[in-house]
Amino acid sequence: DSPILQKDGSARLGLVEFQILWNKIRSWLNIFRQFDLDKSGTMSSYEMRLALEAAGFKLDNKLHQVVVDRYADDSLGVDFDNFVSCLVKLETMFSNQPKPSTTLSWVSLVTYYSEEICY
Ligand SMILES: [Ca+2]
Repeated sequence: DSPILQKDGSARLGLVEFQILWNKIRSWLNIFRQFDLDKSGTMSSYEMRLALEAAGFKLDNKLHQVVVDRYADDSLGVDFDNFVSCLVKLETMFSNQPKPSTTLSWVSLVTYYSEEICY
């Protein structure tokens, strides 16, 4: 069980962790595409609710609104980068694992790879 971040703060991701991450991103991309009902490239609040439930996160109305407010851009849409950031954050919250460094390295990786897989 090796730490994701090295002492100097650089990301160190093993093959197994990368495989897990990659599989998650692919499944989240499928969910994103499936529930972007109007094919706008962003999630509306309504689409976001369906997508989050499909990803396994049941939020009450208040928390859902907080999440959408936090991750939506000015036009109230959540793009794929923010969608993944949101899911990583939710997963960290829900899984109750004290591994904040995991979130950081995931987000940087996701930002890097989403350019290749996003639309
Ligand atoms: Ca949409």
